[in-house]
Amino acid sequence: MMRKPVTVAERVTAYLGLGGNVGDVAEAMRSALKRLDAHPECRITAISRVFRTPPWGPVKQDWYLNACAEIETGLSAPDLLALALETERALGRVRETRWGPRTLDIDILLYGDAPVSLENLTIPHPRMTERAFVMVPLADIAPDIVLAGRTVREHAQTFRDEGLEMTDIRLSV
Ligand code: A4P
Ligand code: MG
Repeated sequence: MMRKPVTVAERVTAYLGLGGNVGDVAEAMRSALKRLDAHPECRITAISRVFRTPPWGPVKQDWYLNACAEIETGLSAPDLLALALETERALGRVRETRWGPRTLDIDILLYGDAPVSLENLTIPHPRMTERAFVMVPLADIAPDIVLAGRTVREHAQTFRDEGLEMTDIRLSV
């Protein structure tokens, strides 16, 4: 497949976490990745496998599907967040409670090497290293990145017994 070049001079590699547990989540993930890749300043460069993951947090809810994607972008971190939120909305995101069920949540996990600390945007995504549903898919596409003194691969290995299930769902753009 011919890939369109990202034309901007300053390109950053960022990582996104995708998760949802309402409706056809795999299809929502596919549409989201297509939309992001269609943006002139974004290119999806890697996609993890999709995992079925037990719900994390205080809210009792269905299992999730989770995946991670690598994106090369000329957008600033706030503009990438705006695009992610717009994409969630375009897919008809439903979310009533914090940590509650949702069609598709798109989190910015990492944006280049630099931390971002704005009122509405914190990168690296807070608590990501504590979450099997982030570290395990991220290890598929970025195993050697070091977070909190350990590689993503090492973080993922600590979650071996958390009950995540690999699926044969294929995502592509
Ligand atoms: N925001 C700040 N930093 C970021 C960032 N790095 N990326 C702000 C994205 N957004 C960021 O986010 C609310 C606001 O956070 C955004 O508008 C942005 O300004 P949200 O995604 O609407 O809120 P939320 O998802 O309800 O809260 P939060 O804390 O992000 O929850 P999580 O961590 O996303 O948890 N269990 C499994 N197995 N799999 C899951 O994917 N997800 C959740 C939600 C709970 N349990 C889960 C899963
Ligand atoms: Mg979120």
